[in-house]
Amino acid sequence: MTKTSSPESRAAVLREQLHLYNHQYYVLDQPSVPDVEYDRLFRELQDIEAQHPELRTPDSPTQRVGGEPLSAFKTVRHEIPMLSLDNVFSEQELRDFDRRVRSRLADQETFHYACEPKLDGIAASLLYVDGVLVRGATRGDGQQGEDITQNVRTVASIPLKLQGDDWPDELEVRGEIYLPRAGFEKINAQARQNDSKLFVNPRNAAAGSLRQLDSRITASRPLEMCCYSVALAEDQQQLFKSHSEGLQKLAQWGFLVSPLLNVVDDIEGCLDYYQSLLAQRDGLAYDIDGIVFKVNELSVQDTLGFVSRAPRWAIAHKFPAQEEITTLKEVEFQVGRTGAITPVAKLEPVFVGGVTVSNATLHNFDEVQRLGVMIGDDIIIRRAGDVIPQIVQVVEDRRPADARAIQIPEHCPVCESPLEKAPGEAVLRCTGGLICGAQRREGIKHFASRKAMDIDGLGDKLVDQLVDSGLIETIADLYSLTAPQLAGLERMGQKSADNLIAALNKSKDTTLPRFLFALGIREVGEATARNLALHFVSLENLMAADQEALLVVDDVGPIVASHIAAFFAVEHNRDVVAALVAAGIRWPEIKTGSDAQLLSGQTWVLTGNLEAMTRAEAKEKLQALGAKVAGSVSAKTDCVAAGSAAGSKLAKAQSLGIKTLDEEGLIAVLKEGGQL
Ligand code: JCF
Repeated sequence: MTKTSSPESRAAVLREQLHLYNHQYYVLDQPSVPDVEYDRLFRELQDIEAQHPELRTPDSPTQRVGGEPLSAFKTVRHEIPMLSLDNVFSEQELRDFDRRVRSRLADQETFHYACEPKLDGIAASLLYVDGVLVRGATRGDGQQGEDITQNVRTVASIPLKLQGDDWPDELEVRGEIYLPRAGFEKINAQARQNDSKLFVNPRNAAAGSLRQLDSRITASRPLEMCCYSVALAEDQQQLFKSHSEGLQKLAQWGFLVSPLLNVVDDIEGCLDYYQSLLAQRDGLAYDIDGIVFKVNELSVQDTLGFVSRAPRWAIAHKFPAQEEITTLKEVEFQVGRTGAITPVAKLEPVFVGGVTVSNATLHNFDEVQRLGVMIGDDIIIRRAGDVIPQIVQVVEDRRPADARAIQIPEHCPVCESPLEKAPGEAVLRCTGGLICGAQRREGIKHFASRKAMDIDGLGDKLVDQLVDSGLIETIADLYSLTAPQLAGLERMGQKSADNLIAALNKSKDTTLPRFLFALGIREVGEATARNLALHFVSLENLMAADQEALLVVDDVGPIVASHIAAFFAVEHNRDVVAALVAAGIRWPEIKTGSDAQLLSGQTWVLTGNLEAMTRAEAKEKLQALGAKVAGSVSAKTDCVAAGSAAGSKLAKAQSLGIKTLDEEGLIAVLKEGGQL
């Protein structure tokens, strides 16, 4: 892409590209570049047109924002145009916005800013006549949208009939229809199973779902709508005097409004809100792409008015993009603890979702095929929430002539053993078992991890060092390490060496479930390890169990049973287990008889702060007594143990008449069960 051409030819190229990308995005629901790239090209064109107004054409994408309605839906004319928001990308630009607002108001005029997250979905309008939903429409180009009444009726958070009685006879409500991240993951997981096309992000999935002519498909998608404004022909201010009061009314009438709304005094409050939401962003259940700030008082909004298609009294402060474009430089193959081979994309580093990313997972070779990605391709990377960065799409029209196919390896990149693919599985695995250095190394990391043996200070980097220096080969070797050996390692002083030896010694006092989980047997997670321990009571009994005996255990099916039996059939594994026990690893006896399962079949909830132990420790002890420990209180809860500063869970238990215990009561139960 050359930027040295004349402004005229560059503008023509940009217009062509933007028309193409706009059509792909709005009409086909199939964008081929990430939003930031679109925005960059759009801004570049805007800049050229600002400097050379004679180059501005009536059909320029800068003169029309949004897409043409699809012909299959009826067209709806918005009596009151649906506005878009101007964007800012920096604190400076936000302060400029505030200055422009204040410069248009009299000095003595006071006002506030309403702050809310900007949901990344599809803008929609709902029309209610006499309190009944009669029409739903997309924003379209702001003047005309598509009639999606049948589809919006399927969205659970949209009221079909209004609550209360103080609503106007004719009410139009606007908001954002979106798909929470969990719903997006679910739909894509189904699409993967059916080998159909994946959605690139939750917003595209929401758009695709709303644009279904068959509303049964829409109904199967867990869409939500969050409302953010009332559009009325008559005098709004009869009903409420500010944006925030309007949202309160909407909530009373039965609409979902953002629980994160806040009203602040000035621009400093806006900036604080921005930072606070940015910090919460990854943990939210849905994608947000920035913050909307609005002058809260409707009378002040009226004074300010509009410029072309956007209000002067509102602005969107955009967050760093969650999708970016970059180049796939190479693909490496990582070997996991169970031998699973994961193709890992090595990228030209790019700032996305708030961090610089240079690696992304490609999951497995089915995914590589589905994406059709080649080395050298420009790709779209997405980083949102707590998930690992993903390649979501190839920008096919930018494939270089020398792009290379990704070769599926036949041998393990670490130990050279042949790879195999179990029937019906998507993953390719190294058959080397513990011959494979990578599997051993990952097994040691797992053994040391928090939910396994919890060896404080033994992180992934240190395990790599220990293995690379030849000090350990198996998990059992950990317990023969000496402080002088450790102190010789890079970035390891005497003090940290002593600390690690102490942590290793401390880890020897464990529980049988932790130990079984730590061994890293395939498909044996924490819950299965606990069930195995409670059922077999001793390690010897478990090691002696055949398939049939294993199948009796809760949650153990034929596949898990065969992995467990196969693990203990390998002599090397039995030797390692024996060496660990010889090194002094021990656990409290699991009592049989009446007190073994003191809390068997009960569901407990822990809440508040405990003094004598952490909640995780208390949970483990309750589970050892046979209780299920749940995260929330329901009618099925048997007992809530509440430490200090317990809040809504304790209150809910009390309101449901569920038994509650304070910390002292909890300790008494644990003592009775022999856990303390
Ligand atoms: O959440 C949003 N995407 C959002 C969009 C929120 C708002 O309060 C908006 C909007 C678009 C236009 N307000 C306007 C006026």
